[in-house]
Amino acid sequence: MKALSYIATTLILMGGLASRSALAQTSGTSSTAAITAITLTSSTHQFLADRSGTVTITVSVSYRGTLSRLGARLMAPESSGPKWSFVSATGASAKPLPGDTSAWEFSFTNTPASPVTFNVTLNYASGLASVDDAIVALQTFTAFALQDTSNALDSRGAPISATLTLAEATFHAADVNRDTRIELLEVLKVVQIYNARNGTVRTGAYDATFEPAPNTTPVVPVRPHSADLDRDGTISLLELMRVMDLAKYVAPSGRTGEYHADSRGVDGFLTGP
Ligand SMILES: [Ca+2]
Ligand SMILES: [Ca+2]
Repeated sequence: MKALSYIATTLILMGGLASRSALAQTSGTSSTAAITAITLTSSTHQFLADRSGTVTITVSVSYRGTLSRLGARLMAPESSGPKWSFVSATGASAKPLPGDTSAWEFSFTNTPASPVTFNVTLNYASGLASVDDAIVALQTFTAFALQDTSNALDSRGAPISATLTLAEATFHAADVNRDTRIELLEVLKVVQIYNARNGTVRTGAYDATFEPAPNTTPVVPVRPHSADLDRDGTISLLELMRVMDLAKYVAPSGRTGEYHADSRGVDGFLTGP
């Protein structure tokens, strides 16, 4: 498996312009200020391995007490391969420049009321994972909330963190152009495999590139075709019908053949977007 560019993005939220010692000298409201939770959600749970794309991560931080200022820092480790780069952010009064690939910093001059929620849009370059990987690649983001700029992650010493993992998008082998839709031509390609013959006998045999393999004894490729449910190196009538079912999805605008990865499907996919 090709080396993956794991991106560990660290988000550090700092509370208060006051130093820790200043906080320690005060009592009452400010001494009880603490970040209580951080959550990460994203616009998509998948990234594409063979092309670039954009993901928006929503960061939400809850705190109690009074925080005069919030700062945020995102770290992306150096990668010899494709990188994530900053596109834009909402809510922060100071933010990185578009295209920055590391040390992304944000600040809020007036701390909004808890929870503080802001969006960070990131772009990734093509090739985060090889499209030939047999194993689904992952990109994991980690966020740490920080109340104090120089000391404990939390006034009580326990780091408050969250992770967000994106998985490499998986496509049905029938979806040759990888647009998450199974078009008529793509169904016909599976029909073509189904019709492969060895002499007078229909075998439905295919090769490792998912081309029909006529006049051969079926061989099961290392990565069988998604339609080959019993993984015997051939496409049976039932298996062909499953592809046709996936291709039947109808949106309000008409038939689209949209599908998505879902482990509950017999082939790991279900119809619809
Ligand atoms: Ca397609
Ligand atoms: Ca089969």
